[in-house]
Amino acid sequence: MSLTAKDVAVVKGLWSKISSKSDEIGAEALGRMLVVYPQTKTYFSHWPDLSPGSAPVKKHGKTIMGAVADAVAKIDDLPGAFNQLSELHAYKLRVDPSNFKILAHNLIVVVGMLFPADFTPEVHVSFDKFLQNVAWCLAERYR
Ligand code: HEG
Repeated sequence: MSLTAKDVAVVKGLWSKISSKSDEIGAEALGRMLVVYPQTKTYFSHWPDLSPGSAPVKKHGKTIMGAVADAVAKIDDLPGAFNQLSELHAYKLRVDPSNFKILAHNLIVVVGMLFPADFTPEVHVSFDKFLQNVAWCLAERYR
């Protein structure tokens, strides 16, 4: 489902409010994903500690959100923004693309928790569409 001009404006507006807490959002979402969807842990078995708040979870949460920030900046060309990351996840990391939706779900939960006043249903729907587009673009090179 492609993003409308309104979705783009809503996502950019949300991002301007939440980006200063981006590292925390990423770490919290990744930590939750690994607990609530333990099948996702297999990809990170080389880390010394996969528990919420651990150093690798914090570091990788920040890395993921760096890519999300890039996606917001390049929201008009998401396939281009994720071309290389898609290649990496498909051929090197071999991440099953169903996991992108799982992480997107956790990001939504965490943004809703940390920004309850800003996360209206209207914002929720546009942020969800944005993350589903990110997930779709990340899976593009699997085809
Ligand atoms: Mg992925 C590495 C972004 C979902 C598993 N992920 C990375 C990197 C980025 C990134 C920027 C670093 C790439 C590099 O080193 O060049 N990941 C990213 C995004 C999303 C996502 C934006 C979804 C929104 N990743 C994702 C999911 C899994 C996964 C759902 C598995 C369940 N990513 C994964 C692994 C690595 C990366 C195993 C390597 C991490 C490491 O070795 O420390």
